[in-house]
Amino acid sequence: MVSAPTTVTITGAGGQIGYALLFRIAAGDMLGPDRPVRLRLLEIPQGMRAAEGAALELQDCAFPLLHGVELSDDPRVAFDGCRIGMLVGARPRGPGMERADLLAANAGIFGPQGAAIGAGADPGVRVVAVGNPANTNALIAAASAAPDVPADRFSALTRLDHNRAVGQLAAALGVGADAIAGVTIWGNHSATQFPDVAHATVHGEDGEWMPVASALAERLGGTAAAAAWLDDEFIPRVARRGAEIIEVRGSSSVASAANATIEHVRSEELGTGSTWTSAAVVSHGEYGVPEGLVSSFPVTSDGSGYRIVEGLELDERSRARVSASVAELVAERDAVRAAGLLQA
Ligand code: NAX
Repeated sequence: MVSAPTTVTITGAGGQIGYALLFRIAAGDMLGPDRPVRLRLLEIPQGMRAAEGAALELQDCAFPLLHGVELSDDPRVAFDGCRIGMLVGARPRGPGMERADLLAANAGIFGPQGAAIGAGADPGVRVVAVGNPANTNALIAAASAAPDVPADRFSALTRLDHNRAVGQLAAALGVGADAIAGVTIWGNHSATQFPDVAHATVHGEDGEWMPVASALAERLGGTAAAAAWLDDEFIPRVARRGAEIIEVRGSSSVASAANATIEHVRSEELGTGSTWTSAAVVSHGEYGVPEGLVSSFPVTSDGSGYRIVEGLELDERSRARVSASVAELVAERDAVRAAGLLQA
């Protein structure tokens, strides 16, 4: 049965990721073939012409699931009735810009957007922050939407990091990406993130799942070689993949970022199935992450929102890596709080 259209608001819709997102959402890749969508594109005045151009092309695609495209440069208009918010537009770091200035500039974007979501979004709204610094931007938006929208409706994107980790493991083990399960990205979407394979498994040709660590040891010639590969190649490569893409491609990750954003929303809305994925969600104190921080965890969804997978064992080295990334999130939160940019 075809349902009523879902209102999806995309900020920064005139930008690169926006351009890679819009057409796939309208084609049904995100919410499936039974859910028509109504797109709301939020841009700043300078980005409006690009968004208008994308809207013209959307019309030219004649997507059966697309029930309208509206453009605005006013968050109150763009988020009115919004059911899914995708916060992509952000202020990039300019030359000589300090980290505190970057956080403040983005608080000036994500704060008002959160307030607009609190004021007018659909009661079932769910929001993902993609624009960087994504975790802290989600935190700011959630705080500004309170108390009208519960904080757990906000998340930040680490699915791209998750997919990058799966891609690296699949290549190293000579299997398809669908043969890898149980990878986790912990912490911040930054170079301090911890891509963790301690609970990851690989589906072998014999039909059995085996620990990734054992499969790597078999392939690389022993446990020590596998551990060295994980520490010296895998973790840094996943954490710095964004920079590698810029170096090779001459431009930042766009299609893979849009794909991960679509998968993030799709998994939350339609469910994760039998495995978990990674998303930055609000901590309730799980794994020692301070309550209220938006940090990446292993998560599942049955369609009613992300839940943190609890009870995984972390050894001492893994705990130290998680703590280092979480410390960075605490520092970001404290900086915006000290500047008076975080509500409550
Ligand atoms: P672009 O610079 O191409 O596009 C950003 C768009 O946002 C521009 O059109 C700009 O006019 C618009 N914008 C700026 N301020 C706005 C506001 N207040 N309201 C509405 N729109 C606004 O960047 P793009 O390559 O699309 O990347 C977008 C963001 O995604 C960046 O912050 C980037 O760092 C971040 N990324 C996050 C990733 C993640 O995994 N969390 C990975 C990919 C990407 O790097």
